[in-house]
Amino acid sequence: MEKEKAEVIIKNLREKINYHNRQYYVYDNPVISDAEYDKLMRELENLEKEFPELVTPDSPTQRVGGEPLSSFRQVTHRLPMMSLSDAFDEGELKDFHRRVTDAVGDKVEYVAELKIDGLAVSLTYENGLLTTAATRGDGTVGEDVTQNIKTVKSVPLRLDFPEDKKPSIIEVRGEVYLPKDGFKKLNEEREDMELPLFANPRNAAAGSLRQLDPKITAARPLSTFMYALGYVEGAEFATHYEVLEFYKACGLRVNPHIALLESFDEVIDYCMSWREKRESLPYEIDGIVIKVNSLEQQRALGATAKSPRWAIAYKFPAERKTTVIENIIVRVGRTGVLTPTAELKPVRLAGSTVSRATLHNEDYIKEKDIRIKDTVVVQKAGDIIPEVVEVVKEKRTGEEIVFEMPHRCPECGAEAIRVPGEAAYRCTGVSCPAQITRSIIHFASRDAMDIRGLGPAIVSLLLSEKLIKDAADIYRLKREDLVPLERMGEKSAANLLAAIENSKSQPLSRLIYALGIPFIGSKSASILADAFGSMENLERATYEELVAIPEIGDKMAESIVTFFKQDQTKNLLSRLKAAGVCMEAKKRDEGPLPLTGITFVLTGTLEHFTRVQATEIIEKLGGKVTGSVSKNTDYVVAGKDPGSKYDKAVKLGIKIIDEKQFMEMIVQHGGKS
Ligand code: 1X8
Repeated sequence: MEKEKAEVIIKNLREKINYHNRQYYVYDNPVISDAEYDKLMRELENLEKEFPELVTPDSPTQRVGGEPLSSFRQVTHRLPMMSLSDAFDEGELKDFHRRVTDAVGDKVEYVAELKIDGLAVSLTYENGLLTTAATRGDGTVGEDVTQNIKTVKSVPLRLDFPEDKKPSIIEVRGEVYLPKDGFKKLNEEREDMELPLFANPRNAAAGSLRQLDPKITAARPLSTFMYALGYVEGAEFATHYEVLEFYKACGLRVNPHIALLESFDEVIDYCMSWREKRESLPYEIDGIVIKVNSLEQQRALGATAKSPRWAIAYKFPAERKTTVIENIIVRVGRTGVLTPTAELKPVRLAGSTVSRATLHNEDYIKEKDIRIKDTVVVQKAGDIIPEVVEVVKEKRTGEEIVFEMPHRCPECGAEAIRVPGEAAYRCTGVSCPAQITRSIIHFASRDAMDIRGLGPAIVSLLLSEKLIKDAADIYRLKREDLVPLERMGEKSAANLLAAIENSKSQPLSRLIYALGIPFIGSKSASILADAFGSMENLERATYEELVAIPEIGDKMAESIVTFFKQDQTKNLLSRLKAAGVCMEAKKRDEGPLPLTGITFVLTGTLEHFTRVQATEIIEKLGGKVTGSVSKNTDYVVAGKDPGSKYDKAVKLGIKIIDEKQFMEMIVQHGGKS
């Protein structure tokens, strides 16, 4: 094909694709099928491959994102991105209105908008072309997430300016968010992969956008609503509402529930009506934003150091519902802790159906006087775990039953005792089935002995088939035991046996952690392994020797001593040893190791290692891992969804490396790849 002809077809294809993209992602109004859309995209891709000189930065093919970054570049906002002051009730809303009218007179129009629970971003368009996208950051400096934003389909790569208004530079601000169903799906996937769950859609959106690899962002169903104007050159606006109309005309996604209101009573009605209606939205909102419409009045009102005086956020009260406690049951955790749990008449709460709520412990129940059959108020704390907040005492009929913590374990019937100084009851049963199941699952888990394929379902099956009774029995499993099991075949049996065999040479620290000693997490297990060098030494350690280690407190020391005194522990350990499980710390070579003196901080989720594995590798090579970034940190290893440690490293100028660079570093030094 001739280049001139290709140019015409390419232009035509891009217009078509942009039109359909906008119909689908901006107006929620698809016109053609996915297959037809894909066909147009493929045609364009092929032509661009043939004529690479015709590729432009705003071509729809340019959304895929390039190579992963090693860190985000910082962007200083041309105008600061301010936060809003809050109003928590009608009175505080009226105070806001009074302050406004005192300053600019009674003739005030307001625009009321939904406050989207997402992540604020700023998009800079120069001569219509998207050039930079930045997160809010601390309001002054944000992170350059241009590559990632380009993968969000509702963000136009080029603005479609109306004839009469073509700003040379415009900074469009708004929210990137994850719809409720996308959030739910993402968390379900993470649960399957045993990754930590996102507490709310906001965190999930932030985690999805702040990805060094734009391909990960591209795979998340992020969307946008644009709602504010930042820096602008070459265009003038009189009102905020006009800005929003302009945004719509340009092809930006603007929330449909925006209202231009002439009286403050209408503003209050708008706020109150959304308290109920928010449930029906396909995305989370956490309040209402109210803005003075006239930009001239906005300028006259100005801002405080933190927030504009012409806007306020009305925050919804944390969602609460009343329901009835049908029963109180007691659940037994891995370490034998008995947790009282209310079984509720199911209620819809903050987007999901809740039928259980934690009652924490005996003291909590006593303090709030919570009884079976009580009508109670429940709320989602931190938006994920429901809890019973209070009892509606007026609804009592006299039929309520006072709950007593059982003095026997509901799973095995052994005595449950309340440890002095603790709120929890613990089962003392050495062969409590609930504890055994959970303790074997823990033993095999990723940060413990890391036996792939030995998850909760298989453990329960092996127990019920009486093939194992405790963790040591795992090492006696044979091919003939496994193959006949449901959903197990030759291949998975062989894989499982290989994983079991490999686990025998796990480091001592993992074995200590895998034992599930109350209060001993993977970090303290590692400290114990270093301090004692072998299981035998640890078994013999006295309380005094243990508390002499700075990181080991007296609760931990007591727990360790008690644990190793039990016959059941002694029996388990001797059988693990007989099976060939490594009970010694690996001897260190003489002379400095390659990473001696180098301090690392880990943040975010790594793809190829758990945090414990990465720590082990670093320590094996002589390096140190600490929990927080300081000027003594040499490297921050940033995985997916890095947290505040990342920001701190940027601020302190600490070298940030990604997982790939980390792997190169350790491979070079002979560590695990
Ligand atoms: C934050 C938000 C604003 C709006 C919606 N959602 C938010 N999270 C809006 O104006 N419609 S404004 C805002 C801010 O200024 N910090």
